[in-house]
Amino acid sequence: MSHPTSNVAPLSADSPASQRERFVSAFGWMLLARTFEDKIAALYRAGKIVGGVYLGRGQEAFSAALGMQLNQAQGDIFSGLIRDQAGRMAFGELLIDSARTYLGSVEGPMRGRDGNIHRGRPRQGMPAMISHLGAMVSVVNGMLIAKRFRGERDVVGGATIGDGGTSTGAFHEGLNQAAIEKLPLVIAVADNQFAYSTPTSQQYACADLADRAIGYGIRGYSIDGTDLETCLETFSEAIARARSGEGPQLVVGKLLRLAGHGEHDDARYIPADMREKPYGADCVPMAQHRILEENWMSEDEIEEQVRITQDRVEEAVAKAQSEPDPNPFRESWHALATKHLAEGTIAMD
Ligand SMILES: Cc1ncc(C[n+]2csc(CCOP(=O)(O)OP(=O)(O)O)c2C)c(N)n1
Repeated sequence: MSHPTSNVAPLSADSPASQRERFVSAFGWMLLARTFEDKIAALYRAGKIVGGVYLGRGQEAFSAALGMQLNQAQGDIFSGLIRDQAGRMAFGELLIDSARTYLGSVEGPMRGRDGNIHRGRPRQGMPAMISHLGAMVSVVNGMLIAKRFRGERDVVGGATIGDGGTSTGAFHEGLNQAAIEKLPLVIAVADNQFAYSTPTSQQYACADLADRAIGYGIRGYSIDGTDLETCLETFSEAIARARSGEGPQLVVGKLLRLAGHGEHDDARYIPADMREKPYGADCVPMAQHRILEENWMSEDEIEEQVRITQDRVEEAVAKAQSEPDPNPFRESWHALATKHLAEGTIAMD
């Protein structure tokens, strides 16, 4: 049985045993993300989380496959957006950091100042997300260029974005810059068929977003983002190519957002039959089915893993709930200087 703990080194599947290990490990991250987000959604409905809750339901395979194959210890970067709970944790974000941020604990990485997903630990390769779509591409470019100036070799930056985000000027400018500079950047586009309620037919006119790679002079991949094995193989190749100096890699994963834009949105504009269409399936039960089919785990072992995962989530949420909120009379509420954020030396006054 696999139980995700921390991301130590990227797993490549060069033997059947390592293929199993990589797949089962990715499934563990997907399950943890799904379980945690189900809990967060329930707390939101109960009025215990303020602000928004945005889920990565349906995107876990695509997100985890990138996050877990980057190597935090080697200096890699993972820049996740709102649907990357799986990738963030697979890369190295602690479950308790997520729980503390959603629940406004002063112990969290954002000290209770941010309610959901703008959390980060830049020194650990996890820049805090900027909401403006496309903005994170040039942030990761900047981090990679800084590493280049410092002589840090063999690092890769992973950045995620949605189909809607690819329509922004910032995305174009960032990707163009990365291509010219031949930066080791892997851009993962989760083409989940909707941006809020805008379908992809009103988002782009090319046949496939991966076609845009040609225009930037970079390599593009178009894959089934619901199929975990395909995601693992593709990101393994893309990361290896970026690491070996081939420049940016654009990976487009076709999938369906299996939730509203946020939990305030019931997604009634998504036709029910889209789940039956290509890329509309739920990647979590699909991965579980494959594990059982291959005999990589038994039903009992999976049940046990589900139970352990639920316990882990309950424990993290209970801990975050028991911690204090920020104190407006004793703490500074001014914006944090980037320097302090980056160094982790935040003055409390
Ligand atoms: C530059 C910019 N324009 C508009 C928005 C408002 N906005 C937030 S999320 C979103 C939709 C994003 O869609 P997509 O990129 O496909 O990602 P998804 O939510 O489907 O994962 C929009 C328009 C924004 N954050 N930034």
